[in-house]
Amino acid sequence: MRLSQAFQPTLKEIPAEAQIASHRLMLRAGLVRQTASGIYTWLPAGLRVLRRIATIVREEQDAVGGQEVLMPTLQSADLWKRSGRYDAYGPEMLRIQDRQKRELLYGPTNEEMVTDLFGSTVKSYRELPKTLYHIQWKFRDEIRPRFGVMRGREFYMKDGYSFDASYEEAGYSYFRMMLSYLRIFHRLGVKAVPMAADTGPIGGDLSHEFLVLAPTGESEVFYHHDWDLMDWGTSPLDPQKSEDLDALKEIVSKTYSATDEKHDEASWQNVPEDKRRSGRGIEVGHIFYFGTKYTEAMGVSVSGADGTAFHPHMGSYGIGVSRLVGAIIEASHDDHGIIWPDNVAPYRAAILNLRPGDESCDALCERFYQCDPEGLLYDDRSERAGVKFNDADLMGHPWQIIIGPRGAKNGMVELKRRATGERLELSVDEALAKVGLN
Ligand code: 5CA
Repeated sequence: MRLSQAFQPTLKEIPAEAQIASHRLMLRAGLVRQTASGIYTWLPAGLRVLRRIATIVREEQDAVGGQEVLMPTLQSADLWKRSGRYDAYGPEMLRIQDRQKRELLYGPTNEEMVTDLFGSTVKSYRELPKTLYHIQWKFRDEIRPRFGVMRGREFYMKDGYSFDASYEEAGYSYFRMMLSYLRIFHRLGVKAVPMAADTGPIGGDLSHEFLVLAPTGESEVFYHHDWDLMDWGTSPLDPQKSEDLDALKEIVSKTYSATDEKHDEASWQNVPEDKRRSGRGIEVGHIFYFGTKYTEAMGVSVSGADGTAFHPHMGSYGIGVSRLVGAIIEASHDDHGIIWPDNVAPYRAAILNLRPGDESCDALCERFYQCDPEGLLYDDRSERAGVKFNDADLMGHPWQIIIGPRGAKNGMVELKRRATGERLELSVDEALAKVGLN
C-alpha cells in the first residue's frame, strides 16, 4: 500500500477519553474510530491486524479438530428461554423486537444456539466427539465500556464448543483446547498464562482464564515463575496424544496460577518464595467445562452403545479476538508507539522514501515495494524525513527500510528493527533477505 493513497488517518492529538496506552495508540495510529460508546469502526490497518489474529486462531483450532461454522449475531429469545438464561442474563443482553413483535437478542455468546444445532443433527455416540467454533461479533451492554476495544460493547470473539460422551473424554477436549490456546498466544507474540478462574454466569466446575501480563490489566493475578519460562512454540506436547494431555494437566496442577477470585493463600505458601510472581493481567481467553448443564436443560441427548440415551458433556472456549489487538499493544509498545510482533503486524515492513522525486531513491523504493505491494507500506508522501520516522515508529512496523539519496546511489539501504532499535547498513540483496522479500 502506498501511504500517499492509504486511508490511514493518524491523529496528532491524544484524545482525552483514552486512558491507557493501547487505546491512545490505536486511535493515534489510525487502527479504529469510535462510532458510539463501546462500538468501533475498524480502519484498514486495524482490520488487517484483526484478520491476522483470526487467521492464527483458525489455523490452530482446525489443527486440534475444531470445525468452523458461522452462526448469526441475532438469536431468538425462545432458545434462551429453553436454557433458562433469558431472564438470568440481565441488562447486559441487548433485547430486540422484530416487526412481528417476536423477541430477538444480539448474541453475547452461543451455548444455546450451538447446543440446539448439535441436538438437531447428532443422534449417536458414534458421532462424538465434535468441536464446533465460530468467529463472530458479539454484543454485551457493558455498564462501563472502557479502554477502547478491550472492553467494548460490540466485540469480535472466537467461541468454540465441544461435545463428548463422558467426563473423562470432555477432560481431554478441555486440555487439548488449553494446548491449542497456548500455541495461539505464542504465535501471536504474547505471553498468556492460564489461571484457575471462576466460572461466572456460564456455569461449570473447571475453568481457566488466559491472561496477558500488563500493569494496566483489570485482574490481579498470582503465578509460579515457571509459567514465564515455558516455551509453547517448541513444546513437544502433542494435542492428539492422551498421555501428552495428561502431562499438561500435571503441569497445570503443579504450577500455581490463579486470578484473585480463585487465589488460595495455602497453596501460594507452597510456591517457593523466589518463584512467586504477582501482578496484573488482561483476560484474552476463557475456557470452561460445564458438563451436561445445557444439554440437560435443553433436552439434547444421543443414544449410547447400549441403546440408552445420554446427555453429552460440553465445554466452551472463548478468545477475545478484538480485545487481543489492544492487549498485544498494551504488552508491546514504547514511548514512540506500537511494536507489532511479526505475525500480527498490519504490514511486515515500511519503506521510507526520504527524498521522493529523487530518481535513484524512487527507483530503489519501487524495487522493494514491487516485491510485495500487498504486504508492505510504502511511505511515498512528500513529508519531511522526521515525520516519516515518527509515523513509522507510531504504527509499529517490525522493520523500517530507510532509503535516502546518498545510499540509493551506492545501492545501500538502512534497515531498522522496531523492537530493538537496531540499525543496519545493508546492500539491497542483504536487506531483501533480512526482511524475507527475496
Ligand atoms: N461462552 C464463553 C466462552 S465461548 C464466553 O463467552 N466466555 S467469556 O465471557 O469469558 O468471553 C470470552 C472472551 O471474550 C474473554 O476472555 C474476553 O477476552 C473476550 N471479551 C469478553 N467481554 C468482552 C468485551 N466486553 N470486550 C472485548 N472482549 C471481551
